[in-house]
Amino acid sequence: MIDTLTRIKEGAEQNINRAEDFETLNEVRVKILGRKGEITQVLRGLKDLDPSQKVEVGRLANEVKDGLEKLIEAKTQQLKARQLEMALHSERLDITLPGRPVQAGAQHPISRVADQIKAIFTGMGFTVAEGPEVELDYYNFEALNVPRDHPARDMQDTFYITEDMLLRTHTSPVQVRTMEKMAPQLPVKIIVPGRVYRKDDDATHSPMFHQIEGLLIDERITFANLKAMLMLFAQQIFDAGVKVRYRPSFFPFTEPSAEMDISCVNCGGQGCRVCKQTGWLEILGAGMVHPRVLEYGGYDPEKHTGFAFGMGIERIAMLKYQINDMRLLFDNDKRFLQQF
Ligand code: 2NM
Repeated sequence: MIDTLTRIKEGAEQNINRAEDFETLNEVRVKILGRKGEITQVLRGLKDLDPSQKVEVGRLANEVKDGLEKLIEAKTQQLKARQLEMALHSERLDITLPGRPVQAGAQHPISRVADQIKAIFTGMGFTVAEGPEVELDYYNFEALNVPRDHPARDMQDTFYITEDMLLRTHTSPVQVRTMEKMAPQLPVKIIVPGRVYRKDDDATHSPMFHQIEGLLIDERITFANLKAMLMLFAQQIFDAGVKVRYRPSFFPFTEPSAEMDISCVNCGGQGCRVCKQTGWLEILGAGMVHPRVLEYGGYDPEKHTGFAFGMGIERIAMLKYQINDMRLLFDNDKRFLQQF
C-alpha cells in the first residue's frame, strides 16, 4: 500500500509539473483526486486493512493528497500568471504609431462678422435681443406699418405657414416685441441679429439670410444721432478712413428713411467693378422710426423719437472678405471656410 502511494505521488508530481494548460492540469487532478481517482480509491480501501496498517496508510494517503492539492494550486497560479503575461504582451500599445490629426473647425465668416457687428454696437451701449423665426403676420407686417395691400406682403416674396403666420422677412418684429415689453421704459437700445427668409434665390440673394437691425428710442433722438452712430459703425467694421454718405429712401416703418453708402473698400472711391464705377457701396438702410410704429410698440410719438437701421450680414461679410458669390457662404466647403 505504501509503495502504491509513493508511486501515485511521484507519477502525479511529474504530470502536474509537465502540464502546460488548464485542461491538462484538470485531467491530472481528476485522475488522482476525482471520485474514482487513484488517491480516492486508496482512501476507500482503508476499511479493508487491519487496524495497525490503517493508521499509518491513512496518514500517508492524506499527506500525499494534501501535497498534491497544494502542488495543483501552485501550478494553477503559475498558468494564470503566464496567461496574463501573454495577454499583456499581445495587447501592448505601439506608441510609435503616428497620431490621428484633430479636425479643427473654423468659425463661419457670417458668425465672425455678426460677432464683430454686435461688439461694435454693444460698445455703444446697445443690448442684443432675439426672437422667433416663425412669426405672426401682425409683428412682421401690421405693427411695422405695412398695410394689408402693400406690395411687400405679396405671397410671391414670403413663406407663409398659415394665413397669419410666416417665416419672418426681417428681424424688425423682434424690435416691436421688445418695445411692447419695455414700454414705457427708456431708452430702448437694442440690436437684433438673426435669420430671415424671402422668396429670392440667385448669385446675390439666398432664400435664407442673416440680418442685424438696430433700434434706439429715447427723448430727443434725432437724425444727427443716427448719422453719428452709423458713421462710427462703418469706420469700425471697415476702416477708420472710410467715408459715408446718405441717400433718401423709403421704408414703411421709418420716416424719413435713408440708405447709407461707404466709399468703395476695393478701390477707395476711384471706381471699379465692385462699386460698378460709382466709388460707393450701399451697406444699410435706416431712418427715424415711424410714429405709427412707436404707437404700436407702446410709446408716445409726441414725447419720444427713435432711429432704426438694418443690414444684411452676408453683404458685409462679402465686402469685408472679397467674396464674389453669396452661395459660397452656404456651401459648407471646408476649403472655403478655412480661409477666414
Ligand atoms: C431697415 C431699414 C430701416 C427697422 C425699423 C425697425 C423698427 F422695428 F424699429 F421699426 N426695425 N428695423 C429698419 C429701418 C430696418 O432695414 C433695411
